[in-house]
Amino acid sequence: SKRHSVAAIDLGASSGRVMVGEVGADHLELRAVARFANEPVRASDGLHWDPLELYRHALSGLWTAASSSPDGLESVAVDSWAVDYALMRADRMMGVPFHYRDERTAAGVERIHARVPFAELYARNGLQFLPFNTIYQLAADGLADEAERMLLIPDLIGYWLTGQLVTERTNASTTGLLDVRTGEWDAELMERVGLRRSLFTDLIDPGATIGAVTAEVAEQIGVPGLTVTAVGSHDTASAVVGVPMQSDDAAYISCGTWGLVGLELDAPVLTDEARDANFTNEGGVDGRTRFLTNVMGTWLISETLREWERAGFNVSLPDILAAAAGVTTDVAVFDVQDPRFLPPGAMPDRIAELCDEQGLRAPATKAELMRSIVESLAYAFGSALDTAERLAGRPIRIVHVVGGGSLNRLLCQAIADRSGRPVLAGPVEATALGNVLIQGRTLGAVSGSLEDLRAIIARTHDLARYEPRA
Ligand code: LFR
Repeated sequence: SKRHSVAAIDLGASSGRVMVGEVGADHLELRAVARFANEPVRASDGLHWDPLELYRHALSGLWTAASSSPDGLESVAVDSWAVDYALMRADRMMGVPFHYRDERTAAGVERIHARVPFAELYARNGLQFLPFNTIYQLAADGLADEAERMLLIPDLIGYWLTGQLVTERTNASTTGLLDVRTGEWDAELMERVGLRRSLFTDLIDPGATIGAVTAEVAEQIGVPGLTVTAVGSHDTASAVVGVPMQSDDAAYISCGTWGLVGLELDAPVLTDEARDANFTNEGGVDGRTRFLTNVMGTWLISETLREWERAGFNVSLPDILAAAAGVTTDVAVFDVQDPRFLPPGAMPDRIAELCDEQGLRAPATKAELMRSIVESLAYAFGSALDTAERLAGRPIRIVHVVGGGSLNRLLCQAIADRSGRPVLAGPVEATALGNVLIQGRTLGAVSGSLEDLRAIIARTHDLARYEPRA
C-alpha cells in the first residue's frame, strides 16, 4: 500500500519534538527530526511558558521534516499539554501565557466555586478537580476581560501556522467549559461565571482539516500549501489513541510528567463516587470518553534530578535508577498526590518533610529516595487502577504503560507488582503515534476505528511485558 508522510508537533510539559510519521495500512514508523526542552520561566508576575520559543522549534523542525522527506509531507498536526491558553486581541497574543503550575489560580478556584459549587460543576463538565483547569485560570486572569479570544496552546500554534481561529474538541474538554453530555461549549456556565461566550471560537473534531499554512509560513518551512490537520490536540487524547489496547479488560497509564491512569469508555461516568475519587471524563478522539485520574508522574523524578543538579550532584537517570534497583531495605511509600508537589522546587526536601509528618522513615540516601519515589508512584498507579475498575464496573486484567515512563523498567515492574496485573510497556512515543495515525486516517492512508488503528501499532511495535511477582 502507498505510504504517506506526515509531521507531528508534540509539545510536552518538559520537552517537545517534531516527528515525521510514515503511515500505510501495515506500516507505521516515526523518525524524530527535532527535540527541544520546554522549561518554565519564572518572571515577576509568575510562572510562564515561552510559546514563541516552541513555535520557533516547530518551524525549524518542519523545515527539517520537509527537507528530509523525499516524497513530500502531506500534512502536519499539533498536540500539547492541556488547559493552558493565550488571550488574543486584534489577532495578537496579549501577555505571555501562564504555566498551569503557577500559584495564581487558587483565587480563581474560590471565585468559581462561590458561583457554581464543585458538585454542580462536575455534573456539567465531568472534570476531576485540578486547581489549574482553564475555567479557574481565566477567573484569576486580569486580562480575560480585555481579550477577544482565548486559544489553547495547540490552537495558538495552529493559528500562527494557518491564520485560522478554532478550538479542537478533546483539548476544549479540559477547560471545564464544555458540556460533558453534548461536547459543546456550555454558554450558560460561561454566563454564570462571568466569561463572555465570544471569547471561545468554534469547535472542531480530530480529523478535520484546519487549513493550509500561510504564505509566510510556507516560505519559512520550504513547503507551499502544507495542510494543517486537527488531531487529538490534547496530548493525552493522542496518547490514548496510541495505546495498543487489544481488549476491553485493558487499562492505560500514559506516563510522562503526569501519570494519567484510566480507561477508555463509550460514555462518561458522572456518579458521586467518581466525583469523590476525582476521576475525570475528558473528551477522546471519535467521541470516546477518557475516564482517568491525574497522578503526579515522572515530574517527581525530573524535579528531584534538577534539584540535585542545582546542588552540584550530576547523575543520569539510568544510573540513579540502577542504584535505586539495588536498594534492599524497605523504603517509604508516601502520598505522591500531596499538593505540595505541584509547583516546581525542592522535591527531596518536600518528600522528607511529608515523610516526617506521616511518621515514615525518610529516605537516607539518594538511591533510597529514588526507590521511594518509584514505589510511591507505582502504589498510586495501582490504587488508581483499582478505583477505575470499581467506578466503571469493568475488570482490568492488563495494564498498558506508554510514554517516557514506559522506558523505566524499575517503575514498570513495580506497577506490575503493586497492581497485581501484567504490564505491557510501550510505545514510548504513543502520543506522536496517535497524532500521526489520525492524520493518516484523514489522508486515507489507514482506515477504521480506533481499535483498527491500535492494531496497526500492535503489529508494528514491540512491547515489553512485566509479570507481577508475589
Ligand atoms: C499531560 C497533560 C495532562 C493534563 C496536564 C496539564 O501532558 O496534558 O493530561 O492534565 O498535562 O495540562
